[in-house]
Amino acid sequence: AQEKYVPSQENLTNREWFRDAKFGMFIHWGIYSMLADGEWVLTNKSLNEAEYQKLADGFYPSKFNADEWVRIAKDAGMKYICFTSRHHDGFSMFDTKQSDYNIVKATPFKRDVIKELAEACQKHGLKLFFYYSHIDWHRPDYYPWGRTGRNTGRTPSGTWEDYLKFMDAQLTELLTNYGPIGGIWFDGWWDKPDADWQLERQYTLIHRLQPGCLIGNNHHKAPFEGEDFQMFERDLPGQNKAGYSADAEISALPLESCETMNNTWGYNINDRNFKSTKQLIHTLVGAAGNNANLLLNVGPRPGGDFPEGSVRHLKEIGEWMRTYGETIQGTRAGIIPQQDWGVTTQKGNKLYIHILNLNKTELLLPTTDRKIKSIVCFKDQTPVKYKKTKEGILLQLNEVPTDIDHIVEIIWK
Ligand code: JFZ
Repeated sequence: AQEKYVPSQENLTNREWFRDAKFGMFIHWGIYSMLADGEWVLTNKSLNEAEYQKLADGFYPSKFNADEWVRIAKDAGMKYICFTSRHHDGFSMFDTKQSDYNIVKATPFKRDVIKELAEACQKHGLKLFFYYSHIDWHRPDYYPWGRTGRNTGRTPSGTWEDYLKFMDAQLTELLTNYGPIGGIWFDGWWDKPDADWQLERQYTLIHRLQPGCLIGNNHHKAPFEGEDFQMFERDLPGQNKAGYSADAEISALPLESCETMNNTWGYNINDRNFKSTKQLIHTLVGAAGNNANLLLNVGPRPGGDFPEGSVRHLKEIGEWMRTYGETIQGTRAGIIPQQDWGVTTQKGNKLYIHILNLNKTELLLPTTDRKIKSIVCFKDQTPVKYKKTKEGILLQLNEVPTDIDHIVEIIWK
């Protein structure tokens, strides 16, 4: 019988830390980055897997500097980093004893980038999360093959139990050798929804090794037993624009949306289709107003540095965060749900009205709940004119807002 998961006190504390954090960096980096065509290139281009492995021979990211990565994330206002410890291609980006197909054994670079990243995160006060793929397009015991990765010329051998043991052993390494880990970000369950994943066993192992470690799984369903946060890929909770999350009713767990700055997760040299800084900030603010974090992706180049476009956007977001971050971080969704003009967040006795999209000076806030102490423009703390009506609070702005996010601050009595 399935035992009910009872999160530890530390886990509950970390969940609140996570809710406060609001903004993290997703990093997709692996030997696929060398082909500069996204992290799915092996199967998207029907490459031969045995040939693909040879990429490792040439992987020498001389510009890799964990400190620099973490500094860029921190300057952008991000509080955590989620790094691809092993993606669907099955290549481990850390020093693992479970397979030689890893960055230390199989590349001339020989460095454990996760060790370096863990140390840099520790030093700069960011938490480190691991993306960990359930899918494996490399191992012969990931069999029967799932929906993906069938066209790479592999021959099956071994048993499904071998594969489960392999993952358990790797997760044990990841949760033993790199200090406290913020969370494990699983992905790929959806490749074989009917397989015997034994997630309970996997989750129990993780919580035994690090009770505070937050488990999330990108399965696009309502959370499974044992999970600590719920993620929404390329969508804000409740939206289903990307078409992945139809069955993902919003749970009471901490929520996280993830998004790319351009279109692809792994480095893609032809993808310069970057969203504007304004759009990215709107996504972050929209997430906060919907009680979710934003995990914003960077796909480092094969040499180990971030694409210039990503760096520029992160810098601009960071500048914005230095002024407005306090209306996002440490907040929860405001009492007024998402409106066509924007969202609200709240902290203590303050309600932040994030006006993202308004072409007039009047704005009715549909709330009559509480007594108002004052209403000011967040930026310069000047008073905002308002009237109380039967329907709510009618704001009278001096001008049509042109800021990326025009924030009005209401202080309740
Ligand atoms: C997954 C990965 O496949 C992708 O490479 C990236 O890491 C992203 C963050 O997560 O993306 C998915 C997951 C599920 C589906 C599509 C893409 N799906 O169910 O169609």
